[in-house]
Amino acid sequence: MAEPVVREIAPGMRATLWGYNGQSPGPTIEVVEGDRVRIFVTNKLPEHTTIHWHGQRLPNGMDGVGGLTQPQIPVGKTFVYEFVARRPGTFMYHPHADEMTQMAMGMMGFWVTHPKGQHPLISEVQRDFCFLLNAFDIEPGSSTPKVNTMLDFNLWTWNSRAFPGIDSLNVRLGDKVRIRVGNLTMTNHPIHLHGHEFSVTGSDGGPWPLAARVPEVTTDIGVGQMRQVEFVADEEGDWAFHCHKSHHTMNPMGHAVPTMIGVDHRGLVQKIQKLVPDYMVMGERGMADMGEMEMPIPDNTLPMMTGAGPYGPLEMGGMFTTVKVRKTQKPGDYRDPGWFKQPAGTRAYEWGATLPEPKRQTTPAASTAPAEFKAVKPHSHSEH
Ligand SMILES: [Cu+2]
Repeated sequence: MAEPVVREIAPGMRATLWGYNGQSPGPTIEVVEGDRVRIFVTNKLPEHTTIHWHGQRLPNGMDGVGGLTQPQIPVGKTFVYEFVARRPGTFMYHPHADEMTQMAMGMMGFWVTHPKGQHPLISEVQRDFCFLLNAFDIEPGSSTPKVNTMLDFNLWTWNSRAFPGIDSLNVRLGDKVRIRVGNLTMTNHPIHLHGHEFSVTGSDGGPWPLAARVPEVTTDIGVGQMRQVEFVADEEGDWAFHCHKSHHTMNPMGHAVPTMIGVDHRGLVQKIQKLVPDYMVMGERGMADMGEMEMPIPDNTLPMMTGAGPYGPLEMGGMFTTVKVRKTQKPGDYRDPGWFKQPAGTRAYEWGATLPEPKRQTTPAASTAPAEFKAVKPHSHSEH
């Protein structure tokens, strides 16, 4: 059912989106290689739609490109897609009708075709996660995405959720873990895992040959691509897992805010506050104060840097979560184990004594001679 839906992006913010069966992204479709699949798509949107089955081998007329391979599905009508899931792997689905609007509104979903029996290039895993990268531009105080935005989105989300609204990925020490990530945003996302190396074991083109798998800690997922990564979770702890674009681990913020690092403007603030009592200045010591500040924000938006860890504010939002690896995680029980209790003597610690000065690189002194400028009155071309 293609229809309008409401999605909580994170506690404190709800978005008015379009999706499938009451959710954005739509339900993850899981089938087995060789299954014949029949999907009924009813259009409850205010405009026509289709569904494209990204990456699948199928008859041309089932590919879901409105106007090219089929007529659009009119408002209120139901169309049927039917094909055999020929190739095992990880795929996506999304409209191929007024795509800019419909994808900006959150219409997308995941599809996993499991191999029929053992497959030489698909390993068995204990934990198998999947999520879609998506992005929205929702003005603070409103709830409907601006569908014309091309790059300057303010909500960078996994499955239409932003940190701290994204669950941790809970695994047991020694588990083999697979994470499938599809990118349906309009920019690339270098997805980065702490504390482990993984290998990229496949894309929407299928499982990768063993010779193509190399150890990585970050994999860049391009627009319209899917990457699946695998690793053995053999280091206990709470390991950050996030997009490495630092603006993508932030919630809404003003890009027009000037950089004030190093500027002492305390006297000025008091003067302005006499006129505008709410006036605040951010960033004279960096932006970290934002993580602690309880700044008044409009209804229905998220603080820019949010989320709290065992040692204070995490200063993260957007495309961020943790992989929690625990020896004590019982088989079959993957509830959130809480924060990791680090063994004594294994955490970065404060040094109390004085240290010798470090050797510093020195910048050569600038020349003291003032630069010379000579202004020349421009001549008119007629004097040539
Ligand atoms: Cu990103």
